[in-house]
This record gives sequence, C-alpha cells and structure tokens, in this order.
Amino acid sequence: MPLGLVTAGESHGPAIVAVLTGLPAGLLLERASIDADLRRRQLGYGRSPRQQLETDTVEVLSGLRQGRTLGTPLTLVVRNLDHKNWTWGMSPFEPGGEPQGKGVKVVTLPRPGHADLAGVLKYGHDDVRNALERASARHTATHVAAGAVAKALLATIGITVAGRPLEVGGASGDDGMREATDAARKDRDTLGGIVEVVVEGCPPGLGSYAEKADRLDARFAFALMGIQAVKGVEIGDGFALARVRGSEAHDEIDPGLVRRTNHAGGLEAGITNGEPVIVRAAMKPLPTLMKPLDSVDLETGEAAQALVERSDVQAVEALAVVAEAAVAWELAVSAKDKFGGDAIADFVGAHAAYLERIRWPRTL
Ligand code: EPS
Repeated sequence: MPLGLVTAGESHGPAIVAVLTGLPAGLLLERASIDADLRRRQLGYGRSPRQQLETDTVEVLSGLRQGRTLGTPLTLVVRNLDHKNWTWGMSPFEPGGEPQGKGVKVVTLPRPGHADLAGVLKYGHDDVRNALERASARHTATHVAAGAVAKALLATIGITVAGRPLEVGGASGDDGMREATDAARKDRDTLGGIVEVVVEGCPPGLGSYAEKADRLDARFAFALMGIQAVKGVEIGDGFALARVRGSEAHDEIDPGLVRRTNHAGGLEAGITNGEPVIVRAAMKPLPTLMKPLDSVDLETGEAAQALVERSDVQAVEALAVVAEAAVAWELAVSAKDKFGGDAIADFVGAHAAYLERIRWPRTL
C-alpha cells in the first residue's frame, strides 16, 4: 500500500490534522522528535507574535500504540491554542448569542499576494476570512508532523534529510539575514528568501522515469511549490545549468560509480543516483504588511488599503523546516514504493537486499 497523506484544519479553528496511511507496522515514533520539529518550525528570527500564543505539540488519535505504528491510519493533531479567542468567530455551526472575540467582523480588504481575492471569487465567499483561514501557512505544522514521521521511516534505512535557510531578502549569513529582517521590520515591510534541503544516504534508484508523476524531481517540485509563498524550486544547480555547456554541466563517473561533481543534485531522469540530493526553494515576501498595500474594498468597490493583521516579517527559517518535511515525505513515498513492506522489518530487509543486488556502495 502506498504512503498517503491528507491534512485538514483552519488557522484559527480548533486544530489542524494530518492522516497518514500506508505506514509499515512496527515503526518506532518518538513524541519528542515530532515536537522538536514542530518547535523548530515555530522559531526563527522575524516570526509573528502569533508564535508566542502557540506551543505546537502533537497528539495522536489513531495508528500508534506504545510508540509503535500499527500499520493502520495514523492521525496526528496539532491544537490551535489561539482558537480560544475565536470560538464564536470560527464556530463550525451557527454560534448563537452575542458575537464575541476575534473573527466576528467580515473581512473585505484582500491582501495582494495572499489567497484573499482569488479565494473569495472562486468559492463565492462574502468574507475573505473564509479563504484565508485554510490558505494560511499555519497548516504547514501538520506537514512538519508528517515529515517527522517520514524522517523516522527513512532513518531505518540510513537516510537523513536536513533543511536550512540560505538567504533572507537577498542577504546571506546569520548576521546578514538578521540585519535584513530588522531593516524590513523597521520599515513595516516583509521579506522572502531561499532555503536548501540536503538528503544524505540515499541509494541510487528511488523515483522513476516511467511516467512524469513518478519522477522524484517532479515530486519534489510539486511538494515544495505546494508550500505557501514558494515561487521557485531548483534541483542541484538548477537555473545555473542553463548557462553552461554540457562539458561543465554533467557529473562525470569515476570507478566505484561515484561522481566528481554533483551539479545534478543527486537526481538524473527523476531517479536518485547515489549522490546527495540537493533541492532549493525560493519564497516570496509575505503578503501581510504592517504598511498595507493598495487594494479595493470588496463591499464598496472603492480603492482602499489591504487588511493589516499581525504577521511575520519573514518566515524563511520556518520554510527550511517545512521544505525539509516536504522532501522527507516525498522521499518516504518513493522509498515505500520501492521497498514495500507491511512490517518495518520487511521494508528494511528489502532495502538491504536491494543494496546487495546493486553492490552499493561499490568498494573496488
Ligand atoms: C499566516 C498569518 C499569521 C501567521 C501564520 C500564517 O497568523 P495570524 O493570522 O494568526 O496572525 O502567524 O502562521 C502561523 C500561525 C504558523 O503557525 O505558522 C498566514 O496568513 O499565512
């Protein structure tokens, strides 16, 4: 059975949820390592005051017993602690009584760059909130929880996945990224940035060229583009490869089947080639500015300024964790496709047998 993932939940609703299917039974999961990734996603310079309201931790509703997966759907829940301020405004049924708390006023000022305008037009909403709640990057927490499970599965076959920020607002280095963030905060503006995810320990042969959708680079692009605010994805040297000749672009093969270089980012024809997998994602500046952009009031049709809500100045460090989770999930899907297994020992055994067949790593 292939790995499957469905997520649900609104930013200020009671909780956000992920349901994972197809996991082998017997996989050891530790609450502390899932919570550590949830925490990493919340940290980072430039995060919103919302993060002081939330302490994301995982709850498990099904599929796990005493730390081991049961081979049944695994349900992960992250509560929105801020929901207590929105119980009337986000009530799933007609709330009755006097309006109180947040979310009671209809939002009619769409933010350029957010889901607001396209969302209300597409779904026929009168209140922009009905679009922005699910479009919010809050729900990346569920993907991070799922990614932590994927990393646990990949660890059983020696694969590690790590994401880090490379640039914020065009600046690199810890100090540069901080300074850029401070300057944007001072101007009541926002920033984007670039993150990189590196996979180590991956054998050749994950992914396939058989169909477009089987190509692992295509799956990474899909998974990363699906993260809020991501506008570009590159594998290995990506766009830079378009500017060099073939003699400089390709990774020559030495005895032992190792490569002299890794311009391809560990992927050829959508299949891993045994080198580290390198994937980058570019994030646009966040669309909620404290100094709002020009927009239109959807109620009056008149020029107005976009909605101002609390916002992150930048969330690039958070994206590094979310991108890591997305890459880990897609890699786990392809590892499960390749090695199968209802029980974790089957999965690990199939991986070992495969390495033996291809004699990997090659030691001459
Ligand atoms: C987000 C807006 C802000 C962010 C949120 C993403 O939330 P709020 O509207 O509650 O101030 O803080 O991110 C998170 C809550 C999170 O946990 O990452 C948006 O519009 O996408």
